[in-house]
Amino acid sequence: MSEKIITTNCLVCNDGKILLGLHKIGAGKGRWNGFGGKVHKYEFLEEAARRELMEESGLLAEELELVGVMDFEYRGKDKLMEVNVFRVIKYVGIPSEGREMKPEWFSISEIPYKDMWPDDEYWYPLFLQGKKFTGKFIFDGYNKIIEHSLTEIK
Ligand code: 8OG
Repeated sequence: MSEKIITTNCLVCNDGKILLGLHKIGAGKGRWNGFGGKVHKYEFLEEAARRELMEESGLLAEELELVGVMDFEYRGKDKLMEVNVFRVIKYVGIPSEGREMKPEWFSISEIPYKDMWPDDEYWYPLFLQGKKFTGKFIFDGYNKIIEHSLTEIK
């Protein structure tokens, strides 16, 4: 099995809306997601989260909180990944489209789950309720979840 890839994912909420970005390139192309990517060698998690948020949305995070840690296994793809979900508590700037992502605000009731990673539907409700959580998702390929666990951290 290959080495686990460590990633970050930043979610920004404001005024009953959530900011998502449409991936224009890469594995998530055509999917809406929070902002993030791989943590570089010798980089702190939070530093990576801030860097990716700026690169992909143009927003500067002033306050972040790590709220979720999830492991992903993609069977048949020989890929292991950890996604660290950050809630962006304070930020400055206006979202702008970059090379990788096209940002857009969505009402919480209109989150486009069918055009997102299939696991998001499981853990977004915990995130949206302000909860902290850990989880594990086992995929068959990149589109089908065959096993999952999700635990709220009290
Ligand atoms: O560098 P790259 O664009 O490959 O980084 C991947 C980004 O996508 C990173 O923020 C982690 C995130 N991501 C996955 N899988 C999943 C998933 O199943 N759900 C969500 N919400 N994000 C994911 O790679």
